[in-house]
Amino acid sequence: MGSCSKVGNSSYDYSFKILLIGDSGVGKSSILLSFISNSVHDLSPTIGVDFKIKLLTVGGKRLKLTIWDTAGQERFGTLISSYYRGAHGIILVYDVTRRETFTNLSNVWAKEVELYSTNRDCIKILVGNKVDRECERAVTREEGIALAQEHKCLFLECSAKTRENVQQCFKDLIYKILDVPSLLEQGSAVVKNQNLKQKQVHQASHGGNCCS
Ligand SMILES: Nc1nc2c(ncn2[C@@H]2O[C@H](COP(=O)(O)OP(=O)(O)OP(=O)(O)O)[C@@H](O)[C@H]2O)c(=O)[nH]1
Ligand SMILES: [Mg+2]
Repeated sequence: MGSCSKVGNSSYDYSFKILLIGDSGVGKSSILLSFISNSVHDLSPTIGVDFKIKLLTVGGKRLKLTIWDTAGQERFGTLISSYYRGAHGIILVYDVTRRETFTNLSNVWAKEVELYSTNRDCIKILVGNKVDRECERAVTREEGIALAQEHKCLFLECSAKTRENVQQCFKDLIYKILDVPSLLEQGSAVVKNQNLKQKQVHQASHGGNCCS
């Protein structure tokens, strides 16, 4: 996986917005940290909204991922729609040792996705975290698969602690996003640049105060 920056110069081919959602304590921030920095340690509950950027190359395409992580504990009123707006991928996380985090995905989180997600083709992945605590498991793998089918999501079980399947979860999501033409178009740096150039031409031709 390569990396590069200089965002304004479009040194990436596609930019994707990815969200992590699910109840408090399921391990959203731990999954993100494990993916971004290869390190794992105990985290405090997230306050408000946080995001991390990851640049990587997949199949010769340079990708910029902006991964949003929010507190499962609090709802954030008017900010909620901007959190979901334009998301290309959504990771719905539950804790395999706490059944209510699984049922809340249908009762609360999937409904929120329906309401606020603006991309019809947005890719979703259902992720059962904390499989390292197998003896405390309260949700079977089969139940996970069934819920994923019901909500048309991809499915994986992982552990942010052992890092098992964490990379895979993002990989599966990204490959699926790269498969959908409408998402590609929205995430394309070329399209974004064209829009920007059009705007600049428009401003210049309308006597903006720019010279040369
Ligand atoms: N055993 C085990 N513990 C984990 C795993 N992932 C996270 N944890 C622990 O679970 C607790 C909650 O993890 P967080 O990543 O803060 O959970 P969160 O979903 O971000 O929680 P909020 O920010 O409150 O919404 C922490 O003590 C983590 O160390 C895992 O895969 N296995
Ligand atoms: Mg968190």
